[in-house]
Amino acid sequence: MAKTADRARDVLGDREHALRLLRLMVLVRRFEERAEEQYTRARIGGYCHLAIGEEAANVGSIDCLGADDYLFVSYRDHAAALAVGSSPAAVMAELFGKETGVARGYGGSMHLLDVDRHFLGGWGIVGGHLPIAVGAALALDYQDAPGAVLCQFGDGATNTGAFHEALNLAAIWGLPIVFQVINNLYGMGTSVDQASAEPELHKRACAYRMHGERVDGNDVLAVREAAGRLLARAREESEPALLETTTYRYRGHSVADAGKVYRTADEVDSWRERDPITRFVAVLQEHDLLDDEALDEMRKQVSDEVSEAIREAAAAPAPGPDELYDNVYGDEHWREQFDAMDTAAPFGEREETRSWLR
Ligand SMILES: Cc1ncc(C[n+]2csc(CCOP(=O)(O)OP(=O)(O)O)c2C)c(N)n1
Ligand SMILES: [Mg+2]
Repeated sequence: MAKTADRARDVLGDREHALRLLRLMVLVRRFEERAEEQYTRARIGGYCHLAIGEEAANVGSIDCLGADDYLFVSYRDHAAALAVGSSPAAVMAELFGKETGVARGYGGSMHLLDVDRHFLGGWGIVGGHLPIAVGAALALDYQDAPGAVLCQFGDGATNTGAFHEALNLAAIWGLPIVFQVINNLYGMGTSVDQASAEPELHKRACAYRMHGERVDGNDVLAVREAAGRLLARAREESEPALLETTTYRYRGHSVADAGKVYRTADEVDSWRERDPITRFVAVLQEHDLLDDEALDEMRKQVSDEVSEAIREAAAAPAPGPDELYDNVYGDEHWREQFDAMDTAAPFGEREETRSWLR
């Protein structure tokens, strides 16, 4: 317990670090609010899952990653990209499907990545990235390389077969990986209580004789302390762990869900009272690390940075049609296959696509 408090104080003893953490959470919040707005302006196509309310769970653990570590996350991935240091302009450009995006505009909102920063995605299949993250941990172990893997996923993912396979292999092989379940109480419209026979998700670790624990995912220092400790153990002792961080998404599952049918307004309000940013601001103020003026200035700077990101992303070019077949494996038959596809698109895209193919 004493050690826990010490580690939390580490950050509070380093003003620059503490403010960097806060700034990141404020950036994620602002970025997501503006992404939501840009979606309604039809600048973002496909899906878009926002992490408003979950900033501490995302940012607190990613803050513990070192240069040798690797990160895998689900499709609710904007915060992860920003937390590893991808530029907001490149992340926004990816959402817009632009050439300057982190994945050249091929991936969109759910498939962000930044290989240079060891951020290996952004994955759309629920639970699908867990075995891939285990593969990365196996590679580290096999090559006797330093570092560990952090794999974040939702509560819904803990009910997939891939979750059990991944934890089992990580445990029997003793791999350097921390599985972080971001328990936001819902998988789309289904609550954890309805979906999970053991709703205290960290307890599932015992089925693999793995260490499991739960922390308040809206307390960035608690998340950071637990993730830092478990990642250190993964690196030094090659011991995997399951960390459950409880949090809440204020918005619906995706921009297509208002999030009002399966939960009450009172429930949402009760979580707003535990808002991760408001709480961290209060801690910083208590420790005389931040005053109102500095907070306003930070908010303004972040807001301007995101506006600039939007401007840059909007002005960037989209990848050209000539790139349609880049990175497609196989022989020339795919041309015929694409040609034979009827996209059933209402605005004449089919004819347009055909003209590219000629
Ligand atoms: C294998 C699979 N099944 C179903 C879906 C559809 N789906 C997308 S998100 C989602 C809910 C997942 O919830 P959770 O893991 O709690 O993550 P959250 O969205 O809350 O972050 C579902 C069922 C999918 N993408 N992949
Ligand atoms: Mg969930």
